[in-house]
Amino acid sequence: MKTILLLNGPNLNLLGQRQPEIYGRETLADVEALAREACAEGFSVEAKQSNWEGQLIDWIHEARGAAAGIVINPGALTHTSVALLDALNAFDGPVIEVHVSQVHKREKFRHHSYVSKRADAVIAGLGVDGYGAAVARICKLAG
Ligand code: CA2
Repeated sequence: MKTILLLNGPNLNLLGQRQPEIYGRETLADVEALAREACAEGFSVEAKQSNWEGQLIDWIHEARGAAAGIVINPGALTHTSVALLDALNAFDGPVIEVHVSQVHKREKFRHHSYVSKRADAVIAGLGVDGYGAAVARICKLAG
């Protein structure tokens, strides 16, 4: 069984609880269930969320040689974290960056992503369906 690591960053534990006009009404538990449904046979999803940059980095390190691919919504760290980019650069498999909202229609500071310098694909504005598309794509790339 190949593992896909699904990482969600800061504040995404609040999905579905506030700002539904931007992030929709689905919760993080819904996201994780949807990701598992999108998984092809022979793959499983390991879903983790943290509000701590260092914790996300540790999980990416642990995925080296262990996970077939990473789907990541880095939250606001997308726009600030070179450390997260460096960690992802040390991971060899496919990486897909997901944003629930269409970040390019929002404030200018959300238009730049450090993670996009590493990501093999970037999905923004599909709502939580973006996670399903990302997982399906990783299964194709790593299958
Ligand atoms: O659109 C996305 O998925 C983002 O990665 C979400 C981040 C934001 O900083 C990025 O620019 C775009 C914020 C996640 C905060 O999520 C909340 C959800 C509900 C209520 C409050 C925060």
